[in-house]
Amino acid sequence: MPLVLHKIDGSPPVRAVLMTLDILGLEANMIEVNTLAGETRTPEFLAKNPMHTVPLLEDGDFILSDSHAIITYLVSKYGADKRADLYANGHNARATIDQRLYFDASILFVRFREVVINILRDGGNGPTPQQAADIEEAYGILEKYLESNLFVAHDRLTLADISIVATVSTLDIWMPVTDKFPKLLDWFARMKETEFYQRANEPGLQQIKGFLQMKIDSRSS
Ligand SMILES: N[C@@H](CCC(=O)N[C@@H](CS)C(=O)NCC(=O)O)C(=O)O
Repeated sequence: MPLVLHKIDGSPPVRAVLMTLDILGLEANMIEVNTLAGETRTPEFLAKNPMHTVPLLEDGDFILSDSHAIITYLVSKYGADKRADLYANGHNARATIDQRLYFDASILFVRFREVVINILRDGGNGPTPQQAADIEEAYGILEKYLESNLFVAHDRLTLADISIVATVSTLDIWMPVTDKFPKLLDWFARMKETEFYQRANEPGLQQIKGFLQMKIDSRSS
């Protein structure tokens, strides 16, 4: 039975799943969900995911929400032979990857979402000064992680990089990563050069960028 992914490409967590599918060479049937039109709040969708979010994965009868849970599942189930390195097997190595994934889920993505709410609901043109300071702080944490490793968890690409680059590339719309954070800037440049980023992150990133700019422009015209 083919994998089914409920998604909207502008969403950073969706793009983390798209990049993981791309790296693993996995196909999935895609179902477009217009989150802004309330399509995650229908009874059918809520029955599958009470958290009313995309990405949502269906693998036969098995249903899984949250991008971090989905990408680790995909590597554990479908990448174990070829790409186990993306989600290391050793306890400590895997725990560090998990910590970075939780950092994305609980800090980085939450700070991204606050800016989107500020633009879409509260009439802002980008982050408030406090939101900008919070994002800078998060960039500073990533800079620290990258001082001891070439990638955010280890000296090689892992799922942590995939998850975090989906969010950082979206935050970069309003808070460009600059040489104030040299390690982060270098890592981001290396991530942008990868084929999986260009195929599976860039198109959705351009969509959300265009969409949010249109919202801002429509208010000032
Ligand atoms: N922690 C979740 C966050 C998912 C999330 O918040 N998705 C947003 C789009 S970026 C969504 O589906 N929002 C629609 C809603 O909450 O109704 C993940 O990593 O999958």
